[in-house]
Amino acid sequence: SSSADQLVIPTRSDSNKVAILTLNRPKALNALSTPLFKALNAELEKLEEDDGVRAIVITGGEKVFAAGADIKEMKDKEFAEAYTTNFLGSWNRLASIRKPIIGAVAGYALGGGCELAMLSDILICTPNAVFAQPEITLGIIPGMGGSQRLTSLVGKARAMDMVLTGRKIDGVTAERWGLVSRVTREGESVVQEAVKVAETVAGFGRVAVQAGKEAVNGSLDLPLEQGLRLERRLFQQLFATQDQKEGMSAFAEKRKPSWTNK
Ligand code: CO8
Repeated sequence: SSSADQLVIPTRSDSNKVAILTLNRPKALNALSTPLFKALNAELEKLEEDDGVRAIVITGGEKVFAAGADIKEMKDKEFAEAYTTNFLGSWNRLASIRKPIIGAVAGYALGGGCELAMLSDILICTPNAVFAQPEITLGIIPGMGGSQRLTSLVGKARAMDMVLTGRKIDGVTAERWGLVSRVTREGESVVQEAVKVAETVAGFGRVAVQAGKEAVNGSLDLPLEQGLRLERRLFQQLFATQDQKEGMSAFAEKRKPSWTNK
């Protein structure tokens, strides 16, 4: 099938280590329909199993990230159907991917789009990107982590403001608030910048990268004492890896490390 029919277009960086997944429903501003999410999950499953892939970029391209869940699909939904089909349940698959995910946002990241962006491990946007949780304007609330992840990222005051008023914030504000970690300069490609960051991560030993991701994510789920224990265990376990020996020997010998990913 031609790329025009594909809801998610998978490509690779030049090094082949970074997989790029581009949401592709431009006429609907990448509204996140159930078929789109099934396609995204299917691609993620493949990448998670692909040994050559060390990092994943998720983007909508240089114009729009995603204008939210597909409102036309949801409009006539009833409780019984939503509940029995576990509507939105499968969206959480992204949260359990072990490989690092870099989100690249240009334009709108609204509602489910903002929530999808927040599922990235590292999030980059353009200065004029637009983040909002406008669900309140539709008579609903965020349903994919918006009330929970947004609050842990930006704090209760700002999250409550966004969730109860639908307020839009731009990319510069999003960085100031801690929703994203990097903003591109005017004219830079957000996808290329995200790929650069992904290549940096992909260039390190994969065991340590996975452990770093697991440890930081632990801080969101666990009380401090258990989080510190998780960190310490992972830290200690890394001394059983070849890459720890290699990384530290390379430093002592003033040379570049050559990771074995073991
Ligand atoms: N769902 C379905 N179609 C959409 C959506 C959407 N979220 N957003 C835009 N579209 C469609 C429009 O209907 C339009 O289609 P058509 O050409 O057939 O009329 C096309 O995309 C272009 O949109 P506009 O003409 O409206 O473009 P504008 O530039 O005038 O406006 C906006 C852009 C401001 C982004 C506007 O489209 C808008 O307000 N969109 C809706 C934003 C919104 O409310 N998003 C939140 C949705 S609710 C949600 O995400 C709940 C999350 C629950 C959990 C996650 C589940 C996935």
